[in-house]
Amino acid sequence: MLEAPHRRPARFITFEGGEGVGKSTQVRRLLNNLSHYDIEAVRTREPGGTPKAEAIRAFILQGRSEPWGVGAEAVLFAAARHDHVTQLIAPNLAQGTWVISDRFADSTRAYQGLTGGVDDKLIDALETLALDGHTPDLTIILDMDPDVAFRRVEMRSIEDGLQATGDRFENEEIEFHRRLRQNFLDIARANPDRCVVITADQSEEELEAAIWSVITSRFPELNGRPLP
Ligand code: Z5A
Repeated sequence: MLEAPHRRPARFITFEGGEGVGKSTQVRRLLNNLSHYDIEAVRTREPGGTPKAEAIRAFILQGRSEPWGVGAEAVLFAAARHDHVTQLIAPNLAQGTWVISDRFADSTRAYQGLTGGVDDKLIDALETLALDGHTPDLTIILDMDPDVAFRRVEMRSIEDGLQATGDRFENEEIEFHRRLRQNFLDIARANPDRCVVITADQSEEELEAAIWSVITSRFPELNGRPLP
């Protein structure tokens, strides 16, 4: 009998952390570096990633679900995630394409659960439903002082010629963002096999190199490959 051709497993990597820590920038850089080694990968984000999930994203970030309460919002994030997993993440992984997501389920646990007060059991149940068994292989948590990260976001608004008005999460009190930072660190501590915390208060290039070092030591197919 002929053996099935050897296919390298596709990896599912998520980036998490507070606002302005550099997630989107590093997701883009990682995609670029993977392509250098002919690794096919898709870049996606949460909330969003599919047309239905993007519609839910717009609804939430415009503040339209806020009056419904944080519990209902956790359900909305999970509904968006379920569509994202079944329509984009699972099919890509099944055909051997890596998936790199800018935020994923840890954001619901950190924002709506640990910071917003939604019960752990509900967060667990929503996660089981939405992930459908697709737990990330690796989660990179970018960690830095939220005051510094906010200055980055403000700079971006100025550079884009926008007033620094922010979306509804960006407009939360700084104390909220300090708690959020601690909550991501607690999630990492509770999931040491999946999560790696990297200090984000360094240059884009230094951060890119630190992330590449984690990826190459974690996945044997990239072992010893230098940063392109
Ligand atoms: N949310 C939730 O509550 N529950 C959930 O389940 C999920 C999400 C999934 C989504 O917002 C919001 O939804 C989010 C949580 C909530 N809260 N907020 N706001 P989003 O996706 O629009 O925003 P974000 O995830 O917070 O991303 P961000 O603000 O765009 O930040 P970032 O992606 O981490 O950073 P960046 O865009 O790469 O960089 C920010 C700026 O800093 C930019 O000008 C860069 O050029 C600059 N930058 C980047 N890296 C560096 C370094 N190393 N040095 C200096 N400057 C840098």
